[in-house]
Amino acid sequence: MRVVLSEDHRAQFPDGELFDGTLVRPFECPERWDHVVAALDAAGLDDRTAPDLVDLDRVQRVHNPAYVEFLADFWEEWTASGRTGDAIASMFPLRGLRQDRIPTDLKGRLGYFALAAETAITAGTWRAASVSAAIAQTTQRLVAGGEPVAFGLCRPPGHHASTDQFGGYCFLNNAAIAADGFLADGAERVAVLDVDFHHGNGTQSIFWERSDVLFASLHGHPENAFPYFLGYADEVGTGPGEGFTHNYPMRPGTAFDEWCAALDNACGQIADHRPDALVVSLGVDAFENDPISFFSLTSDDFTKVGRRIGALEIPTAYVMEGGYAVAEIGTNTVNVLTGHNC
Ligand code: OKP
Ligand code: ZN
Repeated sequence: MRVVLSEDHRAQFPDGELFDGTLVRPFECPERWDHVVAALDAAGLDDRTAPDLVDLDRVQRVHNPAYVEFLADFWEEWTASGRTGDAIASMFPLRGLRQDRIPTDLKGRLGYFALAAETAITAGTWRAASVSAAIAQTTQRLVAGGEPVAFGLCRPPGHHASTDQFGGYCFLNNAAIAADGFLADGAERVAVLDVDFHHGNGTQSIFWERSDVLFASLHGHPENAFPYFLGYADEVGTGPGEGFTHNYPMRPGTAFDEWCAALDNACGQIADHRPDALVVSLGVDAFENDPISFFSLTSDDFTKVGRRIGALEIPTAYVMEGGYAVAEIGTNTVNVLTGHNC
């Protein structure tokens, strides 16, 4: 299996994550990547490829150009204004406020494009986020070119990023960029399967009105889990997209039997869609010991997840999303990938 990766991910590592009233060491940390690489090594998955340069025209088919420009330029403006610390949003265009005006003030602009306050913009954010998107693009291109399956070790993750919002550790929506890339390369239908513990609100919103990209997500119930304000079962898409979004919210303590039944349903819907390609948002934070999640999948369960996805026999691009049990993220991720081929 081809694996696409880059050391440039290290550029994104904020000094702190706003958590329970203090700044803690970010859960989304560079060692996550090291543990995945170590597990890939141990499993003999050593067919490594560096990403091509990011294709910004394609990124802008998914993301608002003003948002991309914001991400690319913000840090320079932030430091030019005399600030030295990471940029954390604290005011957002919420209920009752105008959403049709972008402030010129830097904190106003930051809040306009932010979804949540736990995710800081740092000196290396654009570097890491754009390379992460490039990894998704290269992974997609390998699969479009005939590889039956490939893995993009994206970091930072992407599935919470919408067309013009960052948050939940995400800046550019790697999975959506890959899915759209398949369409740009001639696919008629694509599916995105999101098995990360958290709902892929960004991916859902990007494809909400479209019938060519089916989106299915298994996640912690929004009444109980981040991102809280999307991911209910009654969200099915709208207009031409109606019936092409499928949500499986599940409650705290959900174990593999129930989770796997949802996966089976989602896989049936994906098969019925007859996609030319599949993108998997591969988070492994449904793991029993994940520090910020509440499902109880075991490491062995992840092998079965890969086997079920592989049984679809659809050309598949896996892109890394979450997983914060750092010591086990590698095993769990590689178990999915090796399960896919057996
Ligand atoms: C990103 B991905 C926990 C707060 C969690 C952000 C979670 C982002 C997860 N108390 N805040 O989907 O793995
Ligand atoms: Zn997650």
